[in-house]
Amino acid sequence: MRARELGRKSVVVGDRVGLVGDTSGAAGALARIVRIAERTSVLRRTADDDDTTAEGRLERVVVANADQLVIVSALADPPPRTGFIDRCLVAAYDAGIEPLLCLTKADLAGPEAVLGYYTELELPYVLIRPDSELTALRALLAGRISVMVGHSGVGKSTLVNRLVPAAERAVGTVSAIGRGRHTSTSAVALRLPPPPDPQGDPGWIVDTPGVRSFGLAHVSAESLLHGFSDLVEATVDCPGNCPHTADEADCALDAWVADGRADPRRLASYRRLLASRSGEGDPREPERNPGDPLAGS
Ligand SMILES: Nc1nc2c(ncn2[C@@H]2O[C@H](COP(=O)(O)OP(=O)(O)OP(=O)(O)O)[C@@H](O)[C@H]2O)c(=O)[nH]1
Ligand SMILES: [Mg+2]
Repeated sequence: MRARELGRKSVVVGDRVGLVGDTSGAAGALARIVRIAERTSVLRRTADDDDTTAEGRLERVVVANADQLVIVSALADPPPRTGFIDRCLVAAYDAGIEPLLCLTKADLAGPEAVLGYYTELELPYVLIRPDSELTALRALLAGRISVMVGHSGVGKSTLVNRLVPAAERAVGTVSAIGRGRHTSTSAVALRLPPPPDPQGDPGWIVDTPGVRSFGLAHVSAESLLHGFSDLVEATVDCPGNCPHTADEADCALDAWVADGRADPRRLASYRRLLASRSGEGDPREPERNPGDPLAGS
């Protein structure tokens, strides 16, 4: 239990804490959390993008002390949404956490469209199918605290159960995003099994409930751009205080894309985020991008 003076929402998954009392872990043992260590990282999200609304100000800490953000996206059922992945990349940059793209359900569809969108980035990725070896993923997880985020039904808990057979995380059936029940209802950190080298630290994996959107109201406009490492270099040629919006005639991003130095869909995604932060439109509506079925968030 938590000491009352720490406050109601103070302890999150991933926190390192000081305990007093019976720390034996035996049945019925009672210990109290009296101190929370300084966090090395804090991954946050908001309910909405617009910090002028109550929803936008409702900030949630997803996890503390993580050093890797595993962005889990299914290749089908539910379909991948690069707008969502882009948001996660921004959140990872903002929190100082390394991203890893984890594409599940590779037995149902190929990864070409998603990977094609990210060719300019040096974004590490793994492909997961029900029968795939997990050796490459285990190597990327070893020695680190990794947190999985993704829409409901993409297979986070299925994967956690394969990585940590003792986990017994409930898995569900896929329902329409945003309308269905989320199978996992709370975040849980699990220690990974020991690697072949028993001296090595196996690391931790945090399974989280599926999210409908990854709001970024807490991220400054400048940090938003840093989530787009393929675009950031272009802005040295922008006029001072350039807002980088589509109606800014001198914004250097347009020429950068016109010269073929970045994918125009990435610039469109960045600008959708900018617009969404200022309260224009609902970024969760994939219908807003009829020309690009991948682009929803
Ligand atoms: N075909 C296929 N199905 C998969 C794969 N991974 C998971 N599934 C199925 O996808 C469904 C949802 O999986 P879950 O692991 O519950 O998804 P989740 O991401 O934990 O969902 P929430 O807890 O709601 O966020 C289950 O029916 C799984 O069997 C895969 O690689 N291929
Ligand atoms: Mg789950």
